[in-house]
Amino acid sequence: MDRLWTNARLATMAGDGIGLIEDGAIACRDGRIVYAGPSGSAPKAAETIDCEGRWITPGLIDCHTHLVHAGDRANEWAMRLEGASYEEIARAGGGILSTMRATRAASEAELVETALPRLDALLAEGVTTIEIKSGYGLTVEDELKMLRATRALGDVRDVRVTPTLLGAHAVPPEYAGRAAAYVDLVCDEMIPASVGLADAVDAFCEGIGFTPEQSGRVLAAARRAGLPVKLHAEQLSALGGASLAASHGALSADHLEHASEADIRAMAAAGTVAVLLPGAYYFMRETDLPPVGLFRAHGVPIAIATDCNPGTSPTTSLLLMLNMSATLFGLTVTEALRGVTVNAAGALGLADEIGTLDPGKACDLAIWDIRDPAELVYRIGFNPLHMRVKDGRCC
Ligand code: DI6
Ligand code: FE
Repeated sequence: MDRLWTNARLATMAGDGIGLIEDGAIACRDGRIVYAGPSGSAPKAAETIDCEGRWITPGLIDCHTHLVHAGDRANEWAMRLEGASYEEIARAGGGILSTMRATRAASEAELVETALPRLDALLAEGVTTIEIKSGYGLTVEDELKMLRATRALGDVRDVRVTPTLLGAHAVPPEYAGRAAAYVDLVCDEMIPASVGLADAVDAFCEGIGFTPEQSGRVLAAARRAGLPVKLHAEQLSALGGASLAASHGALSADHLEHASEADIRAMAAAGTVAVLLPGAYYFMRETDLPPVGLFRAHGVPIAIATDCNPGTSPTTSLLLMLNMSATLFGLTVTEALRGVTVNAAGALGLADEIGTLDPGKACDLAIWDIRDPAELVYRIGFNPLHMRVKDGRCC
C-alpha cells in the first residue's frame, strides 16, 4: 500500500446519501483506492497521513465548462446592464461570435495560458476532474486547436480533463444564413476530425443556436463516429431538446430551465443526467427555475457545474455553485454534494472511474477543514479546502 489517510470522516457518496463513515480511512496503491472504510480495519501503508478528524469527499468534478476561450465579454455585460438583451447582442454579431473572433486570433499556447488562471481557481477548490468544451473556433482547424489546448491543460496541471466538441455552438459569419450547410461541416468534417481528441460531442439547441432537427443531425453524426453525446437544452425556451438528447442516449442534458415532464420521463428512461447550471441562471437573471421536483419524482440524477464561460456564467467557483444550487434551485445538501461528485461523474460517462470513494476507483480526494459537509453548501465565497489529492498524489 502506497499511502493511507486515516482519522478522517468520509463522505463516500456511495449509495443514495453522502455515504458517511465516521473515523474512516482511505488506502491507495498505484493511484487507485484499495480501501475506504473504518480506520480500525485499514491496511498498513508505506506512508500514513493523519487527517486529524477532517472530512474527505471525492475530488470535485466540474462536468460542464467552456473554460478555454480568449478574451472576455465585460463590455457586453455593461451593455446588458443598460438594457440590451443577450439575444439582441448575439443577433447583432456579438455574444459567442465575439469570443469566436478572439479565440480564432489566439494561438493554442495562448489559449492554454489564458485558461490556466481559471483552471487554477477551480483546482484550489478541490476540483480533480473538469469537462471543457470547444465551440469558440467554429472552423475545423480552430475547433481542433481548442481541443488540443484543452488536452494540454491536463499535461501541465494534475487534473483529469475531458474535452467535448461543441462545434454546433453558433453559426459563424462565413455561414450566415446557411445554418444547414454549417451543420454539414460539423457532421461531415469536424466530428470525424475530432475523434481521438474529443471525449464527447455537444450542441446548443436553442432559438439563437441550432434547431432540434439540426441538433439531432449533430448528435446522430457523433454517435455514428462512436462518440458519446450531451446537449445544451431548454435553457431559454422549450424546444424538446432534452427529449432529443435522451433519444440519442445522451450522457446529459444541460441547463433545463424549460424542461417538460415529457422531457424528464424520456431522460429517466434513457439514463440521461440533468446538469443544472445555477451560474448561468443567476447571471442571466432568469426567472424560470429548472423543475427540480420533477427530476426527483422521475429519478433523474442531478449534477451541478459552473458552465464557466465569458457570456452567461463567468465564474470559476464550483463551491459557489453548490450554494446557488441550494439557494436558487432548492437542492438539499446531499443533492448538491452528489451533484459535483457521483452524478457529475455520470454526466461524463465516468461513473466507473471517479465520483465516489470506492475501492477500484481513482484515488481523487478533497480533504476539508469543516465540521459538517453542509458547510460546503452553506458558505458563500469561502474555501475550506485543506488538501487536494489526484490519483493518490497530494497536490
Ligand atoms: N449556452 C450558454 O449559456 C453558453 N453557451 C451555450 O450554449 C453561452 C456561451 C457564451 O455566451 O459565450
Ligand atoms: Fe454551456
